[in-house]
Amino acid sequence: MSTIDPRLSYQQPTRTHPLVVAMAIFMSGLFAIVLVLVLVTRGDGGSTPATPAEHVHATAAATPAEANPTPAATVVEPSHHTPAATAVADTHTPYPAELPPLVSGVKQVRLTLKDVDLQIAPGVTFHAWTFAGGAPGPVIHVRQGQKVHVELTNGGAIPHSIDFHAARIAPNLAFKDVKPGETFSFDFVANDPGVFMYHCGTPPVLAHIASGMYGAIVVDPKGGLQPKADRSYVLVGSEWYLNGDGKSQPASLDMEKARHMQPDFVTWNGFAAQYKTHPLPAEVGENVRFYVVAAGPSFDTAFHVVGTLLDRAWTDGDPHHVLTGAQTVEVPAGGGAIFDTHFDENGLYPFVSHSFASVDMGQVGLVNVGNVKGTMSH
Ligand SMILES: [Cu+2]
Repeated sequence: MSTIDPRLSYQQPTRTHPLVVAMAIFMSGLFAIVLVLVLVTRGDGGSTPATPAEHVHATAAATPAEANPTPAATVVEPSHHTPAATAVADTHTPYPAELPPLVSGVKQVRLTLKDVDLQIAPGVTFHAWTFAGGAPGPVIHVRQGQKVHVELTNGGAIPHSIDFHAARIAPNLAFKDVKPGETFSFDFVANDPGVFMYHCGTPPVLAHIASGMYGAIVVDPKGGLQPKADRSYVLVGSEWYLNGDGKSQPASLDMEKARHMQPDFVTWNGFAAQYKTHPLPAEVGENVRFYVVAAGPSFDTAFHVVGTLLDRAWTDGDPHHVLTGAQTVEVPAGGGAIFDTHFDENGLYPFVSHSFASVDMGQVGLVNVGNVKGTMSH
């Protein structure tokens, strides 16, 4: 009358033993497979030769040093991380991050606005509006008190303008719309030292900045910013909002994503993770200076260099107001800051926005101290 299946009864171990062993072997194998999958996905085993571009997004959130224990199953692998896309990343010419030299006399800034299809990530093209054929626009470097002559020629399809945060000038006169085919010029004197954003100010400004119309102007204080820097790099943070994947045809701005601050890419100088594949060089003990602008249109940049501290941080204009020994300094959208750091030993040092969603979307680069081999993810 018993309803217990005799095959499962404790009195018959010799009959059930092979099943238990088989189950144990199966479960052990399953566990091993899951373990391997987790390690590979986390990328901290060091044995997976993932390419740099692949590493950026796949492992950024799960790197041990900045532990964010994202379960392997929830890591989203962006679809553009194909081998072909990686090859594009390797051959892409990075935006020059080095601060250009000063020139004497009036600084001539002649910009011809153009609509162009830009590479913004490996294998991803965006139909951009640009100040001079690229995004960011050219870095402008002047000395405090120097006159800047701005000449805009609108080679695009719709009206544009240029707004300099370094200028004290009537915006209705200087920052006015320039129609397609027209040229407009104005002068200002850069009396306030610092690093400042410039951008198109034509409504909706969100659309114009998000389409590529932004850049940086560095104004050295009289006598130069002390102490002297051994190397100076300019980094402009910004987001891209795409209405498609940008692979078979160029994507354009997705205004809804822009309004909701849901970008596809966040970059340094317009291209996702370009200084990860092409690191910025430095040497041990040098005073390395970063001029950082958060162009947005909407994201702040929480500037941080992994493996060192910021020896000095100047936010915006006042060269006498300096923060020392900082770990992370917020650069607000539309703001700028200057950072000095140094490195105590050779190696690869990531520079990021420590708002790590931005890293996952491409706002990460490397300083290669001492010309070491290899790469690293973050
Ligand atoms: Cu514009």
